[in-house]
Amino acid sequence: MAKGDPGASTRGRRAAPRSRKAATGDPELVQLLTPTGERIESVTGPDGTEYRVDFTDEEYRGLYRDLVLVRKLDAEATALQRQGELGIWASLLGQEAAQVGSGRALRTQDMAFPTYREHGVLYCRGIDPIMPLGLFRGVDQGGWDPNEFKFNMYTIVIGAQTLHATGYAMGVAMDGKTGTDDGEAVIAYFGDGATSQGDVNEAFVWAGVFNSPLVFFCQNNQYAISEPLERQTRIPLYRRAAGFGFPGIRVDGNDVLATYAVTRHALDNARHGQGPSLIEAYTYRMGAHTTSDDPTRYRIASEVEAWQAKDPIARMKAFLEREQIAAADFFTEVDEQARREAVDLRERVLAMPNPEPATMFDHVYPNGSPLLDEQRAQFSRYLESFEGSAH
Ligand SMILES: Cc1ncc(C[n+]2csc(CCOP(=O)(O)OP(=O)(O)O)c2C)c(N)n1
Ligand SMILES: [Mg+2]
Repeated sequence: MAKGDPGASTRGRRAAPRSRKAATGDPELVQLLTPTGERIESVTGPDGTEYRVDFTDEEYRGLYRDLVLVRKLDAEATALQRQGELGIWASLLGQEAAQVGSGRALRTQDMAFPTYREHGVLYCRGIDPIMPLGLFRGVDQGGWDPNEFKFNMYTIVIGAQTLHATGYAMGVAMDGKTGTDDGEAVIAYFGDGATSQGDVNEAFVWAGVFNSPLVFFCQNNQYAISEPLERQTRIPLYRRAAGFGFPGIRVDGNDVLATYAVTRHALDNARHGQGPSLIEAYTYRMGAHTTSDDPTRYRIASEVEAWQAKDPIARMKAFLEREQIAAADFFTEVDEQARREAVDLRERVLAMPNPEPATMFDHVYPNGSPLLDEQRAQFSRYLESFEGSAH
């Protein structure tokens, strides 16, 4: 799918769906592509909404390309960290479909609030994938313009961005930017562990009460570092929404098609003034929480293997092959592009200049402050104290 063209699903519809006719599926988990790559034509959600996608062959191939590219770039970032070139990295391995499906479902005007793991959404927003690497290499303060890309800064404070997103979404409504097809919707990403935070529950209350144009997108990757899901909740997370007065739905987060369909529907509801909703994208963190974590200490190999069988990329590939939407030369070409982009990313990371240490004071306030000036001066004197020393 063309970058920056998330509305492409309505163009060039396939003449006849080559999928098996099945309107069933588990209503508790919206799925349009099974782990073996079989298409389910549509699924009816608990509220009667019919979820389906109708992509052109080119768009299907585009989604596959996105999945492969974000996985490869993520693997390269992990390797860079292992080689000492990044301080830390939070891998998206296994969550590619949840991120690409929801990222491509965003319309140009929609605003996203990520955590620290949404490299796939960032990619779909058209941001250079090197940007977060500057952050984790410690050579810039975070780096992109949220308004230019409609994608906010990474947020490490668990759940905090859901409050930012709620305030922003309330503002969107107050500015009268909802109620039409061109209306703006907001999406807030967070994890299963974040649902236990007060911030997230407060965000649910405010967004619900103010009917804000906001989609809460929870990637349930089954763990909050070492804490498994059963330590966060006694009911499926999507059902929490009912208690706050808005709809909740669970989607197969390893299915890029279903994730796209569900997110697009929720965003369109939001932009038309129908208020917030909660999507629980049911997925799995295939790798470590971050490069500082060792998941073998708290989960067993057979669990990881069971989820490998549900791999989001393998099922899309199986579907493309089964339906003859793509052949071997296409897959080779995508792998080659991914390899090239990873090499390019690596070269550019290694070439990133180290900043002058005192520049960390520069963008705290738009016009500076006397206190910061004093701190900058103190810090400069401290650095100068090393001159001529063994350091
Ligand atoms: C307010 C706050 N508390 C604790 C932490 C430490 N911390 C970092 S990631 C994490 C787990 C988050 O789990 P989840 O919300 O499931 O997101 P995931 O990392 O699995 O994507 C915790 C507790 C933090 N960053 N912020
Ligand atoms: Mg988690």
